[in-house]
Amino acid sequence: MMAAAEPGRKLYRVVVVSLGLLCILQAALNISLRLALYHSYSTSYNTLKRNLSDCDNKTLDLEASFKTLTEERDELKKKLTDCVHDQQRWKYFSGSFYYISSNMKTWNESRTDCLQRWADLVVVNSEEEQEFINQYRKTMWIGLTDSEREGTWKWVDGTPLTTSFWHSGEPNNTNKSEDCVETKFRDKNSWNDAVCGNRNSWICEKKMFL
Ligand code: MMA
Ligand code: CA
Repeated sequence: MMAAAEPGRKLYRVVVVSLGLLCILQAALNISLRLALYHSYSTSYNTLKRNLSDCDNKTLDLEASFKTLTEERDELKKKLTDCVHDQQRWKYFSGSFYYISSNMKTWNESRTDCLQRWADLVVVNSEEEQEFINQYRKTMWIGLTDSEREGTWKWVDGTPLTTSFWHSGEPNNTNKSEDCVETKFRDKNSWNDAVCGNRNSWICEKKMFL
């Protein structure tokens, strides 16, 4: 009886142990799969988080460059408007363009301004040209000076003074020393010698045909 029951018990034990092992294997597999899945989830979560913060930074950068570009555009717009208005100050008369300043500078600064405009302070060669500049009824520096040699008046183009339009009593070289010429008096003979360091408006001339 006992001997006959022995192989059945043994089989039973083998089955139970196998089932137990299978169970442990199943649990181990379950845990390792969960761990692997969690690992892959957390990696992709971190990647997404990093991408998102990169994206945020890029957005901030873009916003900053957009602001800079907008400012630069507005600056250029203003420069262009100023430039256009400045260009409109040029008046044409008998083969030359004339620029009448809106601000005031010393004689030397005025000349520098004209030179920067590819022009020079006006050289008055005729009665007509004198009348043209006089019509503006504005005190302005012209391109005449005797600062090289007192009493020897010279135009900025190097030519000596021949036809002159001095106001009566001028040039008088008062106020210590007056070496630069302004068109000042409301008279055909409008010129006055004045202190070169005074601030005046000025008139540039750009000859079209040399
Ligand atoms: C100012 C000055 C002179 C000019 C006289 C004319 C007082 O000095 O402009 O250059 O000759 O006026 O009165
Ligand atoms: Ca004078």
